[in-house]
Amino acid sequence: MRLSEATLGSLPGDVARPRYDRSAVASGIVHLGVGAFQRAHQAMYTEAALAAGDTRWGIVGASLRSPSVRDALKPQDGLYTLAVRGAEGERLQVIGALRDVLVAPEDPAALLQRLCDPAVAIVTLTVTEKGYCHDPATGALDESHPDIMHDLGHPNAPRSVPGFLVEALRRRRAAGGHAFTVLTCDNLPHNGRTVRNIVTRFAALRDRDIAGYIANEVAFPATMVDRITPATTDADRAAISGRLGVADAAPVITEPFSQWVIEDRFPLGRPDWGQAGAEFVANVAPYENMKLRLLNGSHSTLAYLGYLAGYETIADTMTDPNYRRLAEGVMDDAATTLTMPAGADVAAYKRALMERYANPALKHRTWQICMDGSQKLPQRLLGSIRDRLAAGAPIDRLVMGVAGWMRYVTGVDEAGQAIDVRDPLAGRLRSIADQAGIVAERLAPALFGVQEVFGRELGVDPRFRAAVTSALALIIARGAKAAVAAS
Ligand code: CS2
Repeated sequence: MRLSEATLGSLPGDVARPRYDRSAVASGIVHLGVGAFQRAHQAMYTEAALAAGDTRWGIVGASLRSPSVRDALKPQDGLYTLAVRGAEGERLQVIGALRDVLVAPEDPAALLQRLCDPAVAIVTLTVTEKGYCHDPATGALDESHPDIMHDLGHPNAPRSVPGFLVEALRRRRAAGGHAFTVLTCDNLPHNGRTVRNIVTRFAALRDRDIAGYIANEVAFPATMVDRITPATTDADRAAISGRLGVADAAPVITEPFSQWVIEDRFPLGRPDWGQAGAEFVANVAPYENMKLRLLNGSHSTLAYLGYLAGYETIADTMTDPNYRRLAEGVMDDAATTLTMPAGADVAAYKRALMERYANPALKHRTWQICMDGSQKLPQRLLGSIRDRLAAGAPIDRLVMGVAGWMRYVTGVDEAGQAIDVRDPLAGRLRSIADQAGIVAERLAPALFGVQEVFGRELGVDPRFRAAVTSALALIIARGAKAAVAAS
């Protein structure tokens, strides 16, 4: 028996479930990138708005690559379980906000058609950093990206996010309709503005007129999103299906903490996400910087150095007092670069982060966080490092994660075993490392030349080069664990 509309009534009484009439819900949102994070975060907020009675905001999800989420959710009428795991145990909620899932590569025309539905007022995005086809160091569209070149030649069968958005907006305008709002929920710096620049630049490569229309008519609100959501495992699926009494092929595991700070700019309206605690502010940037630099910066630091030391999960790294101390140090240093509004309690934020990382019920693999480092380092660590250098402040703790990344992308671990490095630049990073060898004085300078990561000026800054090279030398000579202990 499968989780579905038909079996909802048979679930145990302590499992929360949709109490509203799902058949009365319209599809006001199209979401691109229907992975675990969106289903733990934005869909949960939207579920609360639907439960409060506003039936405009059902979600049509789309996967831009794999059919797996659609294949799992189709037989379940889009229903899935959100399992919130904390110290106090596990809470289950079946979410009904997802009405349909499309697979873009199977039928790009069907997704374009959905995006052109006049009922669609908002397009939300969780496509990860690399999904924007941009240069991570500058934030500009990568005009030589294969998907971008493809989409310029085939506007009716796009592959990329800019390709889908621009063609859909062009068609809506031609039909005399309104522009939807584009809400990115990815961990990019100044995410609204960055995505606006990428999309308008892509539009300009197609035609000036549509670029002007998008620049003038489309809202790209900024957001800060936060909820730690590890990839679901087979063991999770089995355990949750066991508790439900019916099989759920697509549950999502997450932590009790959740935060969503949103710039309130939605010309065609929006769900009342405040029902589940979303906060609406005029300026998201300080919150976004705090999150990227404190949380994601320390997360990546723990992930690279933890993976190298053989720690499987973030909670495992937190059992090592030296790793805890380094994580706190990274947060302390990053915090000096922030300018927060009155009332924001950065010290409490740091304390909460340390607790969240230590949550033993969440098996968040260091390997998962290590993915796509070339896309993540600039906003997570390099921004803080630039600001500290400008202020003449020490950067030794902040460079530990950068040096850990350099050791990691060699593709060989401390025991000589292969590392499965997932990164759009993996091939290039690997060949740089193969040429340089695992020798700090050669490896670090070779990687400083990767401008997509370090930009033009940081990689040539002698203070940065010296600090990273000596951290890397220590990691290579003594191993990550001893290097963290000595840091
Ligand atoms: C993590 C984030 O995978 C990663 O790189 O650092 O996804 C992190 O769990 C989220 O940003 C938390 O909100």
